[in-house]
Amino acid sequence: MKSLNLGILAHVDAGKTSLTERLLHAAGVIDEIGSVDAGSTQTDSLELERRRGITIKSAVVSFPLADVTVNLIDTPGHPDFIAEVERVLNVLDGAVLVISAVEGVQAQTRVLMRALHRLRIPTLIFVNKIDRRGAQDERVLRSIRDRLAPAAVALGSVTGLGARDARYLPFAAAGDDLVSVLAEHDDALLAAYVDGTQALCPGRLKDELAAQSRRALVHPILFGSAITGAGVAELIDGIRELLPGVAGDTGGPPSGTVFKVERGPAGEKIAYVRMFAGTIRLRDRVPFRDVAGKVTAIRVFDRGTAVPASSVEAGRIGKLWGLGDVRIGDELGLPRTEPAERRHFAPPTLETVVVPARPADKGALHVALSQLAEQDPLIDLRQDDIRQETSVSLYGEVQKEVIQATLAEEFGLDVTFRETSTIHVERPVGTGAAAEFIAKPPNPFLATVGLRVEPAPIGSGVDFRLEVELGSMPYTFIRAVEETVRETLLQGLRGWQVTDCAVILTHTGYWPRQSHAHAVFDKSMSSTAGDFRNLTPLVLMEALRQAGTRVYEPMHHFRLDLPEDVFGTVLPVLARLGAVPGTSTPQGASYLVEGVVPAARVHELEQRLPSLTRGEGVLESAFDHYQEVRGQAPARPRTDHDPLNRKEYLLHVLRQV
Ligand SMILES: Nc1nc2c(ncn2[C@@H]2O[C@H](COP(=O)(O)OP(=O)(O)OP(=O)(O)O)[C@@H](O)[C@H]2O)c(=O)[nH]1
Ligand SMILES: [Mg+2]
Repeated sequence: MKSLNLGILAHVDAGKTSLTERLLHAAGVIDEIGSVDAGSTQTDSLELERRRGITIKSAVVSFPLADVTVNLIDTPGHPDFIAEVERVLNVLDGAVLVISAVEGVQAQTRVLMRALHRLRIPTLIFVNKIDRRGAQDERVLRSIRDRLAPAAVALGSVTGLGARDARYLPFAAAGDDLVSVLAEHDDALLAAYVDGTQALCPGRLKDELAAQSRRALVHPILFGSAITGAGVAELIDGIRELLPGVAGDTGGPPSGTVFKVERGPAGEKIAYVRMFAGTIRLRDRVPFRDVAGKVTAIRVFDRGTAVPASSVEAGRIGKLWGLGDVRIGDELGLPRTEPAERRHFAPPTLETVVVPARPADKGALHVALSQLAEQDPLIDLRQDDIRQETSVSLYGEVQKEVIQATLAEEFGLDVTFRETSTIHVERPVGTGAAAEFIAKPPNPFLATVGLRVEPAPIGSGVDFRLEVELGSMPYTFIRAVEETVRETLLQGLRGWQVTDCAVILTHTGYWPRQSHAHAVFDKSMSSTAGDFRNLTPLVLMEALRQAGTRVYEPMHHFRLDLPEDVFGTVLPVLARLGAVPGTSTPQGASYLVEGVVPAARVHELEQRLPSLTRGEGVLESAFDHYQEVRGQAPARPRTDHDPLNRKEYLLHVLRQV
């Protein structure tokens, strides 16, 4: 049996969860269509989701479609929960990108489409809410082609737009649009099209459309309504005919990717795995990273929910119990030959300290936050031992409210937050090098480490390389150096994470373990990994000091739609918020202003906009790049003993041993 792991992606409130409900009903899996507004849908199952009417976590449901099992993953659309989408992208065979016919293409739609495009995920576009007042068709189509995907082509049109009885009408014959988009990748078709003499056979066009959709070369557009059901039957046909069902190789060694981790009622860990090859069976010992776990229970998705099973095979999604150490992103069994790209979206740009209402809850709070960080690694807990505080990184204020409500409801912990601050990054300015040699004072450790730090291309992260022979030293020592380098770079000269830099190991040296027949292991004469872990921060920070760093802040690109008459009053406000407007284009009675604004000021802009524009201004914004901070750059308080402050750092290390 084939499977199709299908993501439903869109900006917030576009109708993903409502559409999921419709698809399940049309497939005969549920008898009644649930509603987001009544809190009765299959995929918004968390108490908090039902109360707020928004999706917070990705959820899997399944339905049969001819000979294919469709595992549908409903994702959240709010930008604060983009991390949920990030993890799902690695396991998809296809996607439906939903766009509201009323709100049209949003900044978030562009962010999502860019990622789908980069990963070459076959994608159908569903323009939803054609029944709502204010729905548009031509305008949405134009903005899809101009701003989203040039190779997108409508397969039908709408009658009765903006009214309850709006309907989707598939085109009877292929239009010029479709033929010319398909001809881009098909020379024979192009020749026939240009020739104009030969009639194009409809069957041939249909096959070519399916082939090119499945290769993500063209994106078919359909219209409809998740509430009235218009266009849903045609969408189902599209999913079956235009997206690729996969029949994985169920024999051979198992290989799967964990994309979600949750805790069951008894606190047990449950891993959601998408299998790419082979089969995992009950009681199998499954290796991942450098550990392993024994599978104690399995559920697979079948006709709606997850049902108990004895195995999960290639192509399917399963829930696995028993893997205690498992983390999101782990590769179970054989790692995939094509490594899954790790990051598709920008990291969170905000952080805040979480403060328990009762000081005695500090320990319990840390445990609770660690569990939340298991389910959402981008929360990125930061434990400050010096100040005895825990901070989390965030995408925005809504995520903060959700963390607060979850801590209260699931863990009985009341918390408040300190003021939210922006996460900056540091990049090296030039090259710096440093080394410490074994048995050469003042180096107190039995290790030689030399490191050089250089700037690397933007977006490359931290690249660790060797300029010494791999065999010059036991591999465990080299690994200790690399791990410590990455850990140390979490806090640069100004306390921010250092990125886009290369660190090169230039010198190594150790004293071998004493192995003469009678000699016992003498710690004072033999190097250990601990010597390398202790020495590396000292050398690295010295090299970094010589290289120097600059501090950069996150910037958003924004699009602001304003009534013409308030243009003059809004511009000075933008300037005060540090925004740099690029282009302003008059569009009938409104102005479209595009530009960049510091991420730190987006929230304030959002809050001030309604009163500045009589509620008519529409702001879209999304992370764009990091920009150097001019003037005095902010420093982040360190959570460790500063390795640059040699004396204090050494005292700290010596106290630990
Ligand atoms: N009139 C109309 N309303 C719709 C349609 N689809 C969804 N809605 C309404 O739009 C709102 C948002 O719908 P959801 O299905 O929760 O949207 P979503 O994309 O899942 O939202 P998030 O998961 O929070 O991003 C709800 O009030 C729905 O009832 C539609 O086709 N027509
Ligand atoms: Mg939803």
